[in-house]
Amino acid sequence: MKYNTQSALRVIALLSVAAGVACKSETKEPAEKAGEAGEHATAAGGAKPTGDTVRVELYSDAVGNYFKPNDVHAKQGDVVRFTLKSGVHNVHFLPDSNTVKTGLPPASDLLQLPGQTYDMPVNFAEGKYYFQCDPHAALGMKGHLKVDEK
Ligand SMILES: [Cu+2]
Repeated sequence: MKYNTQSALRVIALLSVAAGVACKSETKEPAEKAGEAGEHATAAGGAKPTGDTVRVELYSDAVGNYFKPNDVHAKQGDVVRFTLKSGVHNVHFLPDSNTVKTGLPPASDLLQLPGQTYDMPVNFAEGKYYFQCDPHAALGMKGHLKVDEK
């Protein structure tokens, strides 16, 4: 609850800033961001995955629907491997709930078979990200990914 409120305020603040920027220099900002994202992508893809595999499991059980852990820590170049343990879930880094909106992966497909995995390369700028399972977000199936520089 608390997070959602803060998150919403942050989004509103960001939109206000973005609107202000758009009026002044619409072409310059996106170009700079694209260039930066490109560099990160090259660095991450160029080196053979020296990064770690960070494991997260997805559950539906007597406890509820949840990511385990739901507070995830990774470095750029790592891969986060989401493994379905029970239930049916997906992984979605919602742009509306994240301050950084570029470079977020699209929502994953639904994982339906136990053992099924979704590997997500960590190509994110450093920072803290919110993700959720779309079918169970209202039931609290949410998590955070903190990304550090390599
Ligand atoms: Cu779910």
